[in-house]
Amino acid sequence: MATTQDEIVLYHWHQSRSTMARWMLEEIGQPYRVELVDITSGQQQAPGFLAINPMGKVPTLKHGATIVSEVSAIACYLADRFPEAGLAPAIDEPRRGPYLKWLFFAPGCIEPAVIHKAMGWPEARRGTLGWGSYDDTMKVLADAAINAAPWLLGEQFTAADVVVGGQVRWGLQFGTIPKHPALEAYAHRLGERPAFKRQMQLDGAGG
Ligand SMILES: N[C@@H](CCC(=O)N[C@@H](CS)C(=O)NCC(=O)O)C(=O)O
Repeated sequence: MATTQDEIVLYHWHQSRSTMARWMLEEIGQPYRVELVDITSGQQQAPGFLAINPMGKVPTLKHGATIVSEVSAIACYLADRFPEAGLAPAIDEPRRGPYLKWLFFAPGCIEPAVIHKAMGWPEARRGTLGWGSYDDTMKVLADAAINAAPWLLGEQFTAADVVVGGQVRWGLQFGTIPKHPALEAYAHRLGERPAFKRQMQLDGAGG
């Protein structure tokens, strides 16, 4: 697992949330190297990997001396670190607010709402759930897709589309997000992006 200075390394498994990190890297357009971590055979628990990410999870990104894990954090890091790719509103732009909201909404609301529902766990009082309720979260998501023109923040495709869009595509595919014409149209637009197609091709070939 030796890395050279400033090299970008993605610790990755091709059938996992890590595909969103790879999609983001393809959008950024910088050279990167993939280190496969076979999470089906327990490689995520190897001491060498746990030293990088004690959660034993992919994706994990190493860029020079920087290590960052969690899909949304990786997307945010890459968009800020490589601003020339134009995947984030500037820090002083008003759209930075909704941009950050969506980056956190994906892991903070969409993902737990979907998993809670898919596991059939009992409903809890909405005030105790960070995502309120599955139905509210799905409504906010569908409204966002209705208003996407064509992306969450308007004309500019951003890292927020990678993390929210990744959840939407996955949820529609596995039936954990209800079908809605606007969500399906948004998912289709995402699927037409060249970077997304490259990620699909690379990961379809096994990494
Ligand atoms: N909250 C993490 C979740 C990452 C995650 O759960 N990755 C799964 C694959 S989809 C994993 O590495 N599983 C291996 C394990 O938990 O042993 C993120 O957003 O990156």
